Amino acid sequence: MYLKDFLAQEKTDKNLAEVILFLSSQAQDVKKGFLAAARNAIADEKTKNMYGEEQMALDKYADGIFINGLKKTRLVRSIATEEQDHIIEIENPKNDFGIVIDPLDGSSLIDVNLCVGTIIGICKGSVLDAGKDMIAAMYILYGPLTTLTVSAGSGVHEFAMDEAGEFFLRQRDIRIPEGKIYAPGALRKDYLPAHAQWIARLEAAGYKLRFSGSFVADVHQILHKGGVFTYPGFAGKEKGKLRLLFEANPMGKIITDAGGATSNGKTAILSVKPEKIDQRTPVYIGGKKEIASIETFMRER
Ligand code: AFP
Repeated sequence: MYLKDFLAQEKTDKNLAEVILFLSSQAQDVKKGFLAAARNAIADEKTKNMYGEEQMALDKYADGIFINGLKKTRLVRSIATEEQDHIIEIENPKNDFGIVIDPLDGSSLIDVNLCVGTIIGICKGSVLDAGKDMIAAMYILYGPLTTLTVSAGSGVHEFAMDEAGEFFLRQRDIRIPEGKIYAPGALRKDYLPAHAQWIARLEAAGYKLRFSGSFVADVHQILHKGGVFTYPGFAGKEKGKLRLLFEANPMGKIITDAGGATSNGKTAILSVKPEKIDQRTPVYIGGKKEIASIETFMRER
């Protein structure tokens, strides 16, 4: 069954379904950029984004695809993306949705041809709504298959792109299983004490380390195999590296809707009201058991 038919069958709100379908259709163009980059058709120039990081040409290219497409279709009122330092307001929009996008997560892995992804959250109104108020979240994973994982009110479902660029249903009602994978971001030498003790506890319990450098790919693995991903606050960067709006919230919604949980170590990330678009947060995301245990460690130490 194709995504369009699935959303209709699930009685997804018509306007929301239109936004999801439009965003998913952009994946084909993003993929064209990978090929063009490999053929050096996209300038190899590097610039800095507002976080002072290297911003690859492909980051900007993917950003443009989503922003220009949304401007043209006027399907949403406002857009915040990881590559822009301000909220983009659309003139005369057809809906009131606010969209948060990380157009190309893990882009530093492009040159070595590892999995990267697009992460999207859809808010009913403001892009600065708390994560729990998002009405839908989705991510596209560009791997051996291009897959779309979406949560829009009726569970978490996965689709795969066919030869014609259409997404067909691959797995319905995904639930995060129990599992023993851990994906630990940041340098061990910088771990804060409670985090270090919790990681040692996971290792002693036989958790296997799997960390690729692409948040979307690593969390995707956890969604299917269980365990926990973390990019904690660490010495010198107590707020961590990942962004609340563009990375933590949408992926957090998907994992939570699949029966898992997400925390900043103290409280559920989805309950945090963002104050600014470039807000960072420590991230723990995965099985309920693992998330409860880090919160216990943080409380007791
Ligand atoms: P890029 O999009 O710049 O590659 O950053 C990816 C990311 O934000 C996230 O996807 C990874 O989990 C994390 O950074 C990896 O960070 P380290 O390079 O510090 O391991």
